[in-house]
Amino acid sequence: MEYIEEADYDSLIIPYQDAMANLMTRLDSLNNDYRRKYKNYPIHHMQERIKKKESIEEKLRRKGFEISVKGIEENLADVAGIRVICSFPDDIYATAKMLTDQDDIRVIQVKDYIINPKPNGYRSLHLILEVPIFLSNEKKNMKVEVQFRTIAMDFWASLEHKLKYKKNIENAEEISKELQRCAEASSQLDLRMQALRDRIEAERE
Ligand code: 0O2
Repeated sequence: MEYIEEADYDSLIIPYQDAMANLMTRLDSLNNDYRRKYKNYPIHHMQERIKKKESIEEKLRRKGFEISVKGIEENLADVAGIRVICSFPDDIYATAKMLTDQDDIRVIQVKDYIINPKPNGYRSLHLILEVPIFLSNEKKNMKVEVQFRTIAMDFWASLEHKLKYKKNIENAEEISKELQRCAEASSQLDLRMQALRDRIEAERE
């Protein structure tokens, strides 16, 4: 079986870490500016991760790509990943727009699993962005996957992820149906809470 050398992985991830840190700073700064202007934070919190060597190898193998640094750079867009967790669905689109409107960021791919949820009920907005980083003698455009979710979508996805890895569950079909129903209920709750927020804001003005 083919593997990526530990040393190759260690040098590969450095520019991805830089690109991720760069985007985290931009998101922080947007969050603070939005708060100053509109009196609330669109971002509740953020998480970042670099995909582990074993997960990269597994994904390349599963998709039939070459297991090498070249294979990663040409085919994987989620080596660096940021999860942006917002309180309300509206905040997701407002934050994504502010970020993608920046003139040196290129949107490579948009997958809107909020408008089109996955059949299991999964909801999130996934963007693949390309951001420039400046090294001592070159500029590199790095891809980062940014997932936007509400707190409710994140709660659902975390539980679903845990359950997915449990083996030999009895009543698996019934459980996945119930998970779908929970995703639907959770999405309704997001919209009701957002409507409440809008009413409260309107009364404040
Ligand atoms: P990790 O640890 O988050 O990196 P793939 O599905 O990986 O073959 P693609 O196109 O990258 O191909 O998938 P997609 O649909 O854009 O989504 C990939 C990531 O979204 C996953 O990453 C999860 O983080 C999240 N995700 C997508 N679908 C689901 C789902 O049904 N349930 C949950 N809980 N999360 C989901 P990884 O690589 O799986 O893991």
